[in-house]
Amino acid sequence: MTSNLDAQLLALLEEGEKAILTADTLARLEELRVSYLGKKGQLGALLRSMGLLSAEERPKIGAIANTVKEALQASLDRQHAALSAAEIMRQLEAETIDVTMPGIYRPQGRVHPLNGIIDRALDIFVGLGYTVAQGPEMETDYYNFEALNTPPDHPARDMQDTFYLQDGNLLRTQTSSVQIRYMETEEPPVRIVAPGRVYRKDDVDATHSAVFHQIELLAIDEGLTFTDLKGTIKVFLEAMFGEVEIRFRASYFPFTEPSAEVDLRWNGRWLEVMGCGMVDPNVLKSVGYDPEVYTGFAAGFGVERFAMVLHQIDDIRRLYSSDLRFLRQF
Ligand code: 2NL
Repeated sequence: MTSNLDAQLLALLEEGEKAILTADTLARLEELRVSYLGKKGQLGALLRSMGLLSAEERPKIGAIANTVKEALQASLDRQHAALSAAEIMRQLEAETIDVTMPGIYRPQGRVHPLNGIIDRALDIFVGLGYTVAQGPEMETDYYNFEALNTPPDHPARDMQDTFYLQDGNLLRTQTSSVQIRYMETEEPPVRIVAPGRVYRKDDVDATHSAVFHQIELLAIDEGLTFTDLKGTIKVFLEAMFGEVEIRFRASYFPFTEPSAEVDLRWNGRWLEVMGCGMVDPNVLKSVGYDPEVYTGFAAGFGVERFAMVLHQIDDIRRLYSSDLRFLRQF
């Protein structure tokens, strides 16, 4: 039996190579590979009819089929390489970054002067071995007043001075409540600093704000004395203000005994900057510490006041106005 299989194979090769050379996408090339060399492809179909060939013809046609297959595969590989390279070039071109294009302007931010003071103060106390403690701004009467030895008839408790909420809670008037909560769950020794927002029902003017920031520190241990308090305050104020003269003036707070006000000699004048004292035994008792074993000292100061002194700001309201012309100065 004779066949024209050899002619069909050569025709397939010619047609296939033409198609492969004009394939313009990798997807189209893959279609062609499946169509010519795939399992159900055209070359396979021709080879299946080889079974009908005579014994002399079969190896000849087989050899031709092999050559056609290799030639088509080589063409596919060449075209694949060419199309891939073109694809990469296109991608490189499309994704080129123009490094000379102007950037998007983002103005440089900076730390708000109040946060600057808070950061510096906390750094100093952390350096002295204190831990930063925080707590809720909405408080119960107990944590804000009662546990702090503040009697029911004390003026701070007056509706005129404190923001009371409908449910009987209040907005904390100092961060001491944080320290009470801390002492309730921790045993001495205690060394903590409590920064945060506090609230007073004040009329707003150049030196008063209904919301301001306070930092309080508290140390409880065996054998702490007023001398430890004075040394700690001196180290702190010198770290904040530089070499300054300070003095302690007797004062009164319900939660400390004795109590003192701390003044700073600033531009030739005495300036009151902090309140402090030895923790009142009643406060220690209310958190379950034995005042016969432990003593401690505490102090508190207003962050706004520090900022105003250090940066020569004349009106507290400037600190809340978010006026960039003002804030950019610090
Ligand atoms: C001020 C004065 C002060 C305290 C705060 C305190 C806290 C506990 C126990 C005892 Cl848990 N005392 N805090 C003591 C003295 C003064 O703040 O002028 N603040 C703006």
